[in-house]
Amino acid sequence: MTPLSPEQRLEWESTGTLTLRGALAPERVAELRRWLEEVESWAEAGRPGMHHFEQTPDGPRVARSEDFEPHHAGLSEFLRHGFLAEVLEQLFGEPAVLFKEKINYKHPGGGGFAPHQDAPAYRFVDFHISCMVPLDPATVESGCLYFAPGHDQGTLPNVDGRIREDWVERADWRPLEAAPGDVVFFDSYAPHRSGTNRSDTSRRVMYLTYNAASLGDLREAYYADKRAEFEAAGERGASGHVRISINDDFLGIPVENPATARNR
Ligand SMILES: O=C(O)CCC(=O)C(=O)O
Repeated sequence: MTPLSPEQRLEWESTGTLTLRGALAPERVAELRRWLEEVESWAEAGRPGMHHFEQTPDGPRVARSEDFEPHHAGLSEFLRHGFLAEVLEQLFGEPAVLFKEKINYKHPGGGGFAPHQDAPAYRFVDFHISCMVPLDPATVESGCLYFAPGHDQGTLPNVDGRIREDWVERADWRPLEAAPGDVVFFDSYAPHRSGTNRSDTSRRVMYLTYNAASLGDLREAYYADKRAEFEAAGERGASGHVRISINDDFLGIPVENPATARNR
């Protein structure tokens, strides 16, 4: 891995995001896509991982899988070693440790995300870096991320994690389209949002989140806390949408019977 260039460092420091185009070889992307499909096939009762469902025009579909890393040796290696670890070490200025991992499938008609920062949802440590690894084209039509300046403003005014409307309206939102092979790093204060998938193909993306190793390995604590909160509060947020995050920011429509979706 060559060191990040001064231009890349400036991009990171000024925007809280860093886009590396064509960072993963096509063979790597094909392998990751196969592994993602294995994880998606676990979205039924009794299989590993934590899976969340939403109602789409084609019926109930899995919206997100997470907490799968301990059950998949190939993904575990990709998440913890090699290219991602090398870039993250440069961004943190020290080795990184995995905090959480998720796949957002955004199947056709799948919901977008209200404007938010990740920091309020990621308890236990104040600063994280996430890597977005698209395995399908993420376009404006398929529901790519939009970012706005503001990563240097700390936690923005929000309601249950959704950034307040007056801030959202004034912000300069720009789409960040990305192709399979690209990797986008962003810090947990970078304001972002995304739209519904209006295309007729899925927009599957992995989001891999890390903290600085010197702050500890908090992954198990994070998932124990999230599972306990979801068991107590259920899968519907106060907004009326499906709740898949500690933030109530997902805009997906709840399925009528999550147990049926899980046991399909
Ligand atoms: O996948 C998306 O469209 C947005 C994801 C996101 O912002 C999140 O999961 O917090």
